[in-house]
Amino acid sequence: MATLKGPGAAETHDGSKLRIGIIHARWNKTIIEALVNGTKKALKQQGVKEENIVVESVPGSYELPLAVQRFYAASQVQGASSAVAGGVATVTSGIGDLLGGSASQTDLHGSLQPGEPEKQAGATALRHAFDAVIAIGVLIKGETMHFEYIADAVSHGLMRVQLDTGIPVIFGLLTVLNEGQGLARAGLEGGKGLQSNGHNHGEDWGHAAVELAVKRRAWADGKVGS
Ligand code: DLZ
Repeated sequence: MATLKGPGAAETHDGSKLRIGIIHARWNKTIIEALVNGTKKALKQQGVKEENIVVESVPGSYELPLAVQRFYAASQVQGASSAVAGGVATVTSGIGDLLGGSASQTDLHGSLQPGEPEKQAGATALRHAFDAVIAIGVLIKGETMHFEYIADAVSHGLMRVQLDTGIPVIFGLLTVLNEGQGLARAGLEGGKGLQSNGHNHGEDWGHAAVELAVKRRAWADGKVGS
């Protein structure tokens, strides 16, 4: 029987000009690896090139909000220096935004986000600031309150980074009651959760990243509606 749950069929978007960051925690490695692979698979299905997917890791989920913020800032620095090195004067925002992120509510392109993707001469990989960052972690409830505190802090932290930077931060945080639920949601056999249907949630996150990144670019150009 078809389920009512979930985002429905993924929209199709052209991800070929996008540069996407993935930052994942290393706790619960088996589940994390499957989720990262599922995410990358979906990104590539939407046309994102392997060389434009940049993967970084941190110890645990609690580290994700700061890491996403700094990882994105690093991509801005890289994008700005690539543009300067290539002789392209696309840097229009204040240099002070480089390390602090943009607090502007009206800078639709985001701080130092070039309007068009920039490539270094001769290089195949894009070098502009990430169009989206996907944060991936797996929190498994234990005997103490650790789970609740980390889940709450990370959820709020990631939303804050998303709104502060103006770039999509995809919420790839599984908060599960046991290992079986985590395995099931990573599409791995052996899941004993309520929905052990082999669906890998990482694929949803990859699709969400491309959709939001493409729409954000369009909105930045004042394009609303079809
Ligand atoms: C400490 C901890 C615990 C108990 N459980 C998890 C978990 O299930 N998933 C996860 O990603 N991280 C866990 N951590 C580590 C914290 O996220 C964090 O890395 C440490 O508290 C250091 O800040």
